[in-house]
Amino acid sequence: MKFYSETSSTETRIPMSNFLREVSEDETIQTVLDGLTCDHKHISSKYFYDETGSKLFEEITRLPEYYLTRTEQIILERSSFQIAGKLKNVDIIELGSGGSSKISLLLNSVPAESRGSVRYIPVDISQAAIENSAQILIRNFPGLKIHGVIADFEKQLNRIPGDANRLICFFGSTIGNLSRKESHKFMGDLGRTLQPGGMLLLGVDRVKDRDMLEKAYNDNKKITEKFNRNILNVANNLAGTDFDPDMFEHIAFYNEDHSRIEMHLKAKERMRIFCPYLNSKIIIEKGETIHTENSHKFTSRHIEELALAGGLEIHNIFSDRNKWFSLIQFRKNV
Ligand code: SAH
Ligand code: AVI
Repeated sequence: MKFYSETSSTETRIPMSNFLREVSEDETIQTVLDGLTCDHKHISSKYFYDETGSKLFEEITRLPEYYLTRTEQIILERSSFQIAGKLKNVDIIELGSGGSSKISLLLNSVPAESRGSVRYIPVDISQAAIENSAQILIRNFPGLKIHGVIADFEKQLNRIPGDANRLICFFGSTIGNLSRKESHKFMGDLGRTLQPGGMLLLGVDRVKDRDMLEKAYNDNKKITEKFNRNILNVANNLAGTDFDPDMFEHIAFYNEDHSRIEMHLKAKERMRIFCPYLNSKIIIEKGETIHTENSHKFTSRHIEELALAGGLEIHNIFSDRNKWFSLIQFRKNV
């Protein structure tokens, strides 16, 4: 389905496709409730990003403890010419584009004379994020073609437009929010969407010192806490439950066995949660947790496994001085 975003008088009309409408509301409700009624209660981290959640994430990216964004931006600034200095006739697809702040660093290096042959396709489940960021980009890069796509990248990769020469960008270590198994399947799907010579630029957070990792998810200003609790507001909106987010404690720790940060919400009291779609209330015991996010960290072996799973060659690895974060340029062989 294609539609044009609503615009104010100062805004440019940007083509948008909304494929999320094809994922039924019933399916979403069922997914949320399945997670809340099983033994190991969980809510998928993709539900963090309603309007409030997206704004809280933007705040997180500016926190001193959250080195990921800052570090990836430094790497992009240093490597963008090597990656984009000769780009032309290409669709740049950004998955989980959010505020699209990183793509500007890459677009800065696209030669001015080639800009008209480049199309930027941001893909995100947050419609507001895509619309707002597209307006900013169109002002900053006159002549750039943009086509916004509101879609679930895990389920709807095949709906993304553009079969031409593709550069797929997946920044922020968002791939770390998938399980290792899911990330390998996802790499396979991504690899199949690329033509020979096509590229994938993937940001991954590296395994490092526990203290530094845990601080990044337990910041002093407690923004990550708010972000974590807000997922219960999202669940209330999606599934009609009556969670009180303040009745939960934010927990984030590094699980060394799985090389991942885990985020949970721990009930301060026993509670009975109402849901209009269930015959009985959801019982949550005092101290019981709802698992809200995994954020996997990567070693060189993990990166090689991703390449193998995607049938892709590692073309370049760009890292910061401390090797806290890496930007991997994968290439589909001819
Ligand atoms: N790429 C940005 C934003 C990362 S936050 C950065 O590096 O800073 C993760 C983004 O992915 C959010 O904008 C969220 O809405 C989006 N997202 C998460 N799961 C998604 C899914 N399954 N399909 C599409 N977008 C998703
Ligand atoms: C989007 N994603 C990679 C972030 C992360 O670090 O896993 C989301 C986040 N969770 C807590 N803080 C930030």
